[in-house]
This record gives sequence, structure tokens and C-alpha cells, in this order.
Amino acid sequence: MSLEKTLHHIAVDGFYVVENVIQKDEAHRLGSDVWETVVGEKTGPVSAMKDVDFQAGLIAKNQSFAKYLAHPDILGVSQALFGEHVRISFTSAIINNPDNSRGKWHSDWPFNQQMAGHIPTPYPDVVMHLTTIWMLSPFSIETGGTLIVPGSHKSPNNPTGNNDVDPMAPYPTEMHATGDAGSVLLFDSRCWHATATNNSEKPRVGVAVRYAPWWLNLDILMLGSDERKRMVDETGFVDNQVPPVPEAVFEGLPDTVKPLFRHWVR
Ligand SMILES: O=C(O)CCC(=O)C(=O)O
Repeated sequence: MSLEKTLHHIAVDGFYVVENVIQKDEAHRLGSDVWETVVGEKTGPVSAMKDVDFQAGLIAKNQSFAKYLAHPDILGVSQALFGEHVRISFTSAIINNPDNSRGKWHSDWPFNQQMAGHIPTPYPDVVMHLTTIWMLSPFSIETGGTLIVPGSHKSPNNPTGNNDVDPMAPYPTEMHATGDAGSVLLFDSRCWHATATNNSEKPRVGVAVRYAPWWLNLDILMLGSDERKRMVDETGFVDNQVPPVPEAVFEGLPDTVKPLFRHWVR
């Protein structure tokens, strides 16, 4: 894979799938491990979406995939976009169970206009956050590979912001991001995307890892931060919440990965 090719596709199409980041059998093993962590510990509804199991801050509970987060094909792209001092903002397990419902078109934080912490529209045409979805089981049309609208990252708004696009309706140019287990979908977080229906008989296991430049304020995501008190607790608006990384978990991370999480240790 060439870094230039990935950067080219992210700039022009808004997304790209890098294959074989994790060896296929190992990716399947990690997928089972993540499934065990998320579904095995389930104590009640964990996602607003029917038949999607979700775990925010997965890294605090499961570190099996941690060493790959500094893989040069992925971290190299983040650093080319944001510079050396890149940080990870989210590690979310997303398990789409068979027959889950299709989700709404949205752009990720901080471009989702329904979250308290969002960049107001119209957005400047700048990459400010990189979403990666790690395929720990095959992503195909049948299993519900992420739906994406190519080129939508160039739009100054998205369907969370009343842009006259029905968030639930199929979009004419939509496509599925597909790849074998071990592939990684990368996209500019402005890119419109949605959960697809898993029409297979097995869970589709993904881990969404987002990379942020050092200058993007992530504190609203942290319970107890002043930004969260000011913008969420005191206003009644909502936003994602990312659990902290415990000190002991941080100490056990590979040295190449520690810099990506040290801002999140509590
Ligand atoms: O699971 C997917 O394919 C999409 C997940 C998604 O929309 C998100 O994490 O924002």
C-alpha cells in the first residue's frame, strides 16, 4: 500500500479501504475476543439502535487490538494529515447483529450537528478528524459493510444538520465499504455514512477508532470536564461519552501506542 494512494483517495473520495492491516486469521480471533468483551458483559440495552451492540472506550476493557493502532499504514496516514502529535479520540466496538436496522446518514463527531460539541456549519474544507473502522469480520454487501456517500466530505453540511437530505432514505450514489477481516476503512469524519443491515447469519464486528490532531479539543467527551459540564450537563444537550483509560491499562500498552492515549489516562 502506498501512503500517497490512501491520502489521494481520502482527499478526492473522502474514504479508502486499506487491506491486510491485520492478518486475516488474527483479525477473526480479535473479532471473537471483542465480541466476548462486549456481548459477554452486556447488562442491558447498550445502543440506541435495534440489534447493534456498542461499547464506548473499548480500549479500557480490551487491549487485544492495541498494537495495531500504531500500524504505519494507518498511523502514517493520520500523521500525514495532522502532524506528529496525533491522538486517539474514540475506540468503540460496533457489533451489527443479523437483521439490524439501517441507520441514519450522519457525519462523525465533531460534525454531527445534533451533538453539543460540533463545528457549526458551513464547515471549512479541512480534514479535522479521521475515522477508521477496523473490520474484525468480513464487511460485504451481505454482512452490512458501512454505507458511505463518496465525495460527501466536501459538503459544508450533512443530514444531521437539516440539509434537505432524508437521513433514513437511500442516497443515489451510496455504496458499501467492503473488505476482508483485517482491512481498515479510513474516512474523513465529515464523510456521510450509515449503518447497513447485516443480512448474514453472523454478527458483523467492527471497531471504530478515531484519530484527532493535537489541537482538536476532546474534553467534552470526558465525564467531569469543564467543557462537558458547561456544554452538556448544564444545557440538557447530548454528546458522546468516552470512558477514561485506567493507569494500569495505559502502562500495559505498547510503547508505540502510549502517546496516542496519554491524554485520556485518569
Ligand atoms: O458500523 C458501521 O458500519 C457504521 C458505524 C457508524 O456509523 C459510526 O460509528 O459512526
